[in-house]
Amino acid sequence: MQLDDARVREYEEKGWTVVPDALRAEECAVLETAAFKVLERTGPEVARETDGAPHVCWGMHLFDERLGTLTRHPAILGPAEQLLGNKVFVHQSRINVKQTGGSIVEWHQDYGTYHRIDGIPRPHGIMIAVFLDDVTAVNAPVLAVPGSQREGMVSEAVIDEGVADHERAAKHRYDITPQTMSRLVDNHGLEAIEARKGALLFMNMTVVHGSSVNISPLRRLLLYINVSTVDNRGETFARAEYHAARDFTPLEALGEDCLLAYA
Ligand SMILES: O=C(O)CCC(=O)C(=O)O
Repeated sequence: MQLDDARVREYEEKGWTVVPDALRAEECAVLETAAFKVLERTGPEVARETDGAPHVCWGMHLFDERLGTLTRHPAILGPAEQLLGNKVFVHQSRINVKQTGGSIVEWHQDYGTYHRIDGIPRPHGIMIAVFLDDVTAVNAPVLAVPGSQREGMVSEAVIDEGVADHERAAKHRYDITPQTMSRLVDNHGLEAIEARKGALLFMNMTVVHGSSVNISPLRRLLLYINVSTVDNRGETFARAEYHAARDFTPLEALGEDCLLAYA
C-alpha cells in the first residue's frame, strides 16, 4: 500500500497523516485478542495504573506472533518505507490501553528518548498507531503540535521524577516544560488526532504529543509500532530489548491477508 500525494504532503507539512479503514474488522479483532493476551503478562514490560490495570506493554511484537505479523503488514510497511525512503526495523512497539480514569501522557517527543537514551542518531523514524477503538474528543485522543517536527529535538525537555507515573510508565520520558509547550502551541497550534477503529496514524517521531486523562467510560486501545530506517540504529543498548531494538533486520512485507490467517 502507498499513500497518495495529498497524504504525503500532509505528513511532510504537519508531521502526521491518518489513513482511515486501513485494516478490516476481522484484522482488528485478531489484534485486540492478541493485545489483551499480551497485557496478561506479569513482567516489567507491562506498566500498570495504581489499581493494577494494565496501561502500556512495550515490545508487544516480541511476545506474540500476531503482533509480530502486524509489523510486517503491507498497510504498515508500504507507507513507512515510502515516507522514509528506506527499509525499516522496529525500534520499539507498545500496546497502550487508556482505561477510564487512567494516566495522562505528558508532552514529549518519542525521538527525545530514542536519541538521548537509545542512541538513535537521526530522527529518521515514524510512530505508527493502529486504532483498535474509535477515538474522538471524548476518550482522550492523542494531542499533537502540527509542524513541531521542524523544531528538531526540543532541548529543554527533562525526565520529571515527580510525575505520578514516573516509576511505572514515565521513567524514560523527556517531558517538555510548560514554557516550551506555550511557545510551541503559540507558533504551531495544537490538534486532537481522532480516527475510527481500523485507521492507521503515521507520525514523524519528532512531533510533540501527549494525551489527557480518559474520564469517559469508553476504552481507547491503540497499538504503536515505532520504526526507524536501517541506517539509523540505536547504539547504546542501555535499555531492555522490549524498550529498544536489538534486531535490526529490515522488515519484509507479508501478503495483504497475513493477519486474516489468524481470524
Ligand atoms: O497513546 C497515548 O496516549 C500516547 C502514547 C505516547 O505518546 C507514547 O507512549 O509515547
